[in-house]
Amino acid sequence: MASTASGDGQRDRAAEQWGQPGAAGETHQVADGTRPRLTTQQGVVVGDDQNTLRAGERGPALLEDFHFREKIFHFDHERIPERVVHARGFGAHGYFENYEPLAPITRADVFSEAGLRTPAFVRFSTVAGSQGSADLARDVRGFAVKFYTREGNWDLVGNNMPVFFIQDPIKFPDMVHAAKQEPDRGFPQAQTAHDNFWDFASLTPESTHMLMWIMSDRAIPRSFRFMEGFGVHTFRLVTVDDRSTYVKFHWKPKQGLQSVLWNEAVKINGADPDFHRRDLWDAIQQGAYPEWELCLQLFDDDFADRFDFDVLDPTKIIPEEIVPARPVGRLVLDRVVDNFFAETEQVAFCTQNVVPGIDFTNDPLLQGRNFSYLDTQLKRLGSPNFTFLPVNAPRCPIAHFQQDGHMAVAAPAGRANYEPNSWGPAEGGPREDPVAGFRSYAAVEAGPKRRLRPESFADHYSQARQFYLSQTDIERRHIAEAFTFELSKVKHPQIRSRMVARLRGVDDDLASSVAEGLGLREMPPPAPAAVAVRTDLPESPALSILRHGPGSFAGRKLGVLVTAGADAGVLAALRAAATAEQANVEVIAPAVGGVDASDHSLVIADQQVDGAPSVLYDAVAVIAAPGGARALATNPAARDFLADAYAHCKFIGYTSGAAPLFAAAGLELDGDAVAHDDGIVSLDSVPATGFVTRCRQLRFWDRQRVTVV
Ligand code: HDE
Repeated sequence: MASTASGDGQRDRAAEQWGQPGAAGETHQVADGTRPRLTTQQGVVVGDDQNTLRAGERGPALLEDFHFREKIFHFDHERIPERVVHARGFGAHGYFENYEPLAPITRADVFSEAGLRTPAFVRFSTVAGSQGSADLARDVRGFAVKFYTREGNWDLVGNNMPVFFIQDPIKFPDMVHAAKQEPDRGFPQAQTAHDNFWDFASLTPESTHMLMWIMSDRAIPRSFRFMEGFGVHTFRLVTVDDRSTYVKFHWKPKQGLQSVLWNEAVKINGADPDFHRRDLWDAIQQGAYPEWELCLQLFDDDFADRFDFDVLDPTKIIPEEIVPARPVGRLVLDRVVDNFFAETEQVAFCTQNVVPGIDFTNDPLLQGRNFSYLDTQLKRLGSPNFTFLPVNAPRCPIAHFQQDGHMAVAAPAGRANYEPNSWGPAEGGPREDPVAGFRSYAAVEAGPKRRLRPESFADHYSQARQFYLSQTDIERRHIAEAFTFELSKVKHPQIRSRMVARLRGVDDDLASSVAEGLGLREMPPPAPAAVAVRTDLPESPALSILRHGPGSFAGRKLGVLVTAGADAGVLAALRAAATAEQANVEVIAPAVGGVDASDHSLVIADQQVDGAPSVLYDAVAVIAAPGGARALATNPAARDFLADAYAHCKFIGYTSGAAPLFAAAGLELDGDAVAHDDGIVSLDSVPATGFVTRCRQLRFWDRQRVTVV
């Protein structure tokens, strides 16, 4: 395919960045007045891109066909190794806007002025699955942000959960090996529901807290837009006069938190494996730019000494009720990538990319990561010059003596490629600056050289318990169901009961409910804990998703199933109400060409009913004439549309003509009318605005409370 206009834009930016000529429009006139001519990589205009060069019409191919050879050669080398973890991801551009100068806390440029906008690139990801795996895997989500500050790039490479599985980076390869496909069979893909993972997890008590998070609904977010982000480790902020404050970074979505149900996730993966990336793409393209507030938990050594747990332990949080998360700025994603490979695939986050004013602590995982990320980028991108790729290049001046290597795109002029040198300013190159330059915080370190886990890291259950008890009853139930689901996929009974023994250290009700779900004959004794489990930690409401819903239907999607003869007035009212709420509407019809509504106007559909199950929507409505509903009742996809929406506790609007479909979907009928709970709303009697207002709750959880599992 010929270069697109935006592709040229990308190349122009690259050319500008690298100081090279090469924008297509400059060298080749437009062939037909609308687009550039197709060329080889050498810039030779191509005459025929449909046929190889052959001796005779039916004869052999000729080696001299440089255009064909170049094209296939390039194609053969189009792939690079996918990331060993976080292979599947999706990126977008935006900016970080700082609220107030934070000079008393940090000298970091990004926090220096009120209203300062720093360009940013974000990549969201799953961890375990390969690049082509489905978006709704039960998994941690990566939340990696590159800030192109005026004093260099700062990478905050976080996750959507504030803790991690392990305490020492030497266990990372084991943990990842156990989570990914089993090595002999190469499956299962993108899931932890298999023996190896639970074997490792059940033998690794320090993972208990993280297991609570990944078995919670946090691991199946509805959208990247509706999840939090966490820097996980304790970092340092450092002032110009070298005073340090500890900090934990939190991203809070302005859109509110929202997850899906596991049964929904499984179905979304089939219906739209790209559900999350499509959602982000669509939102940005529609101008509904997602935003997160960056919040800082700030504390000093005194607090660190007093706190119940070690602030360097990445399996622990500091509850926000103890150290409040102070909002300091907002991240806005307002531009999709021009090219997925060039940007999302080639972006290279490195935890060691910090800038003056931001520094590390001795969190062992953070220190291990500082080695790993640079190393892995070399493997993936193949050259130490990956820092020159446009998505990775700083947007501030760079001047150094690192030269040569594969794909050296810069051509640094001058004689000096070393310093000190005695050449003058023009030729002698840059010099260090002890004042403006990065200075490591002068922490005092000493100690015997040993391989030892600190005693202060020994409590593996107390915060896991606190997390569990801080959830609403619906969320607790989901956690128990997730453990039951995953462990039911484990073939070895001893692994299942070992895990239940571990859960007894968290909460006996949880352990019993999982044991019951697994049909365990005998309750195992609790796994021994290295230190007594704390039962006095207060609940932390900040840990619940359901307590932090948006209270709005904005940014959500309403799926409206219509048939011929659908009430045009109700449809128009629904569209208007949803638009006023800044929600999206998708119309689903028996055929994508649409239907004739009650007023004979043509309603064009966005989706055909077989391709648009209700799992793709946050709420649904059925606007049907009885004949159309009877026809839909014979279609399993239409029946599932309603049955699933009901089972997934979604708000459902309907007009009376839809009754035959409700009956076919197994939803109770009361005479000719649809029997309803407060989540099923008659659009004949409740105005569309009233229905959309109810949708703000996102789910009608009472339905799940009465469902017997
Ligand atoms: Fe990573 N991690 N990680 N990780 N991680 C990578 O770097 C690693 C950890 C995270 O969108 C790799 O570029 C080690 C915690 C994200 O490109 C690799 C340890 C957190 C991404 C690597 C950890 C993360 C990565 C693979 C334990 C949350 C994707 C590809 C010491 C705070 C970034 C790559 C993107 C990627 C190593 C643990 C987040 C191999 C050794 C904890 C979001 O370098």
